[in-house]
Amino acid sequence: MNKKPISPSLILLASALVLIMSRNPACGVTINIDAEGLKTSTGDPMPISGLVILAASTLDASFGNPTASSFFGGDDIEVGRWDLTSFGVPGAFQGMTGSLIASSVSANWTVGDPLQLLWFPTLTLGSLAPGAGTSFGQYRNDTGLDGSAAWLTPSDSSTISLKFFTEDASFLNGGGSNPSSSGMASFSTPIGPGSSSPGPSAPPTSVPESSSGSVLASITFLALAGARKFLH
Ligand SMILES: [Ca+2]
Repeated sequence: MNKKPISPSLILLASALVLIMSRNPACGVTINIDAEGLKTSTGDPMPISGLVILAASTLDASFGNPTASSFFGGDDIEVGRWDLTSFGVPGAFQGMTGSLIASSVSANWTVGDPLQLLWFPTLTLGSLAPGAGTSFGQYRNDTGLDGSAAWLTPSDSSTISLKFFTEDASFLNGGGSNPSSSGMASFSTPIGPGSSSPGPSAPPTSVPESSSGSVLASITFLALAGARKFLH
């Protein structure tokens, strides 16, 4: 079959199409988080090796408590996970999701869904399940304090900054509006029959920006293929 070469103008057209689509409002949400005052169950600053998770409740307004075998209950999902190595300061946390395509993370995750921070001082970034009797803390605020956005999923193509500072914060923020005790890992997963051997949890659900890039690459390919067919 005789194929004509692709003209530079068609490549330009396809590139413009990709550029337009990459600016489409349906291209993702970005959530940046700063927190200080995260503590262990006994009130010591959380070690930098500890695990921090951002969760979303997708179908209702409540969050299920972590169990020995699962970080999440019911419709709740993991949006991102980190440790405290970004600053290397115990108790001080910074996390950035990058651009997430909400519908790719979960078909049920939509704008306005509640967000919640969970921290597990004794776990690490690679932990697959909490395990029994594991201490954890949790925080969210419907309106947001100390310059924070509301702890709600933003609309597509927008970026929000979530902040959680306790009154004894000093590194990221000179004090915060939340009581010092709110930073403690004062909860723990149940200890009971069947909970002593945690099973594996679902693989990470975060979708990095590169996945949207591959979608755009596919669109470019299809656009060029269609153009070539049209010219025949
Ligand atoms: Ca829920």
